[in-house]
Order: sequence, then C-alpha cells, then structure tokens
Amino acid sequence: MKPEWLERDNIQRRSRISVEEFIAEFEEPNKPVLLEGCLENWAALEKWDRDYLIQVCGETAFSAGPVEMKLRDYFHYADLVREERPLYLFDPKFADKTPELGVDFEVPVYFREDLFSVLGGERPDYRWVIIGPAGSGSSFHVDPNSTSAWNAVIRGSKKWVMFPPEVVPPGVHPSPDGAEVACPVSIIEWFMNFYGATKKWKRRPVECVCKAGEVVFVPNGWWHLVINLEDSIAITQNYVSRRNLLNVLDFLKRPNASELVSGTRDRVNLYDKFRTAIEASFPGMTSDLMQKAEEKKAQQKKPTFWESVTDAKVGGFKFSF
Ligand SMILES: O=C(O)CCC(=O)C(=O)O
Repeated sequence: MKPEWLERDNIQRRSRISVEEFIAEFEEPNKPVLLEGCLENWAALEKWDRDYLIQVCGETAFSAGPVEMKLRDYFHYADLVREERPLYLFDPKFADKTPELGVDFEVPVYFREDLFSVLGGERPDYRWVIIGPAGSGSSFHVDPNSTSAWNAVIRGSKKWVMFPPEVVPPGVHPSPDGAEVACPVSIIEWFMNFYGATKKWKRRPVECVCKAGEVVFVPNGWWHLVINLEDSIAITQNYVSRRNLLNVLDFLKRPNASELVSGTRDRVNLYDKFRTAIEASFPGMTSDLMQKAEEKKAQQKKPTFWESVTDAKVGGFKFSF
C-alpha cells in the first residue's frame, strides 16, 4: 500500500458512547462509525494469536475461499503466499467447530438486538472469524440480505473505504438486479486505478485504519472494501435490529430473492418465515415500525414554517396576516 492511500482517515471515532447515542447518531441515520474501547472484556484480545489458535484448533478445517484448509496449513500458506489475491479465511461455523473460540468474545453492547435469532437454526450465516495475511481482504461489496454489520479487529489492522448506498464506487459495476458485482481483479488494482479519482469527488468515501481492539460499524447498504495492512485476525457479525428490520424484510421480499438472498438454504421462503417468526416473538413490531416510517416520511415532506410562509419554489414571498 502506498502511504498516500492510508492518509485519509475521516470516519467519526467514538469512545465509550452509550447505546442510545450510538442509535441516535449512527444506527438510525445509517452512518458508519469506528468504536473504541468496547472490546475491553474480550479474552480473545489477550489470547488469540497464531500460536494459541494452532494449539486449540490447528487440526480443524476452516473455509478459505473455495477450499477447506486445516488452520495450521492455512497459516503456513499465509506465510509463503505472494499473490495479489491471497486466499482469505472466512468461516461462519468457527464457534460450532471450536466452542473454545465462541466463549472468548461477546457481542458489543451496541449490537445486542439480533432479530434474525427468531429463526433459530434457519437463520442465515451471521458471524465469521476472518484471518488473512497482509494484502488479503474483501473487494467492494454490500453486505448480505440488507443487514448491518460490525467488524472487530483482534490482531493486525485493516484499511477501510466505504461509500453510501446511493454512490456506486468507481470501477464497480453491479448488475441491474443487484445479484452480481463486477470489480477490478484485485484490491491493489482498485487503489492504483480508481482511488485517486475519489479525491476529487464531492461525495468522498468514508475511510479509516481500524486497529486491534477497535470496531467498525458498517450500516446496511454501504459499499465497502477492506484490506489487511498486517497479518490480521478479526470477527465480524451481521445483524438485524429494529433500525433495519424494514429494509431487510423489503430485501427478502424482492422478486429475485432466490438469487439475492444468501447464507441460507431456503432463499425463497425466508421472507415468510422471518415475518411470521417476528410477529410471533414481537407482536405488532413490524406494523409499528411501518407506521413510524410513514410518519417520518410525512414529516420530511411537511414544509417548514419558513417554506410555508414563502413560496420557496418560485421565490415569491407569501407572508400575510
Ligand atoms: O475483510 C474484512 O475484514 C471485511 C469483511 C467484510 O467486509 C464483510 O464481512 O462484509
């Protein structure tokens, strides 16, 4: 990575804010934030390094792109690899495979509402351990099923570049139905060919380097690219809360849901199952949220006092008693 690709760090950073502040300032308005100091009681921060992981699950096979590899072999591969797109270990079943890992972390307070949990064993994949050498990472994508996510770095550091839902990153070409995304071949290629142009854009991307002990909140629909600046270990979790429930339901109901929905076997019926399970566990929640969304929309359309006394569109003054 060239130093100038790492200079811009314009994400909002917050330390030890309350859950209410997080919801009001970031989750409700769907804005990214880097959260400091919220992993203090994670044993993983003390314990998880290459030697510890090899000791507890070196012989266990984890998913690394298209292959399953024993963790011991993956670390060996990561030491030797010199490719531009190294295999990236990204495993959704790590805590089932190695229960010792599952008890070394907990969901940070901000993300405890987890509405997909009403689906029990039928919920889409939702948490992953992510391990990769410097240079590995995730090219531009939007997270699955319109969920939001948090990503906690345990070792190493990650450079993030994020664009809001309405801004498609340069060099990225989603198919009209959103089911496929064509991107430059490698992350470095994106930086070399497209990053410079974003400096002149009005809608600059949100960027940061997230270090061990820090968490990035990725609001739903945001495009993001992530590259590991060092050998890294992280945990990410995708979730649905009241703030994005309606988006997720809309997404699951789309006509091409069978192509769009991911992380679960039954992609077609997920909408009905989720809607029914939410209604059973939280009666009235969906209709309450819909009503509030309607009210908010109406509020946004309502002219302000100044707009109501002036004819803002034609510039004529209407004030009268
Ligand atoms: O590589 C990473 O840590 C980012 C992972 C990511 O973007 C995702 O899980 O959606």
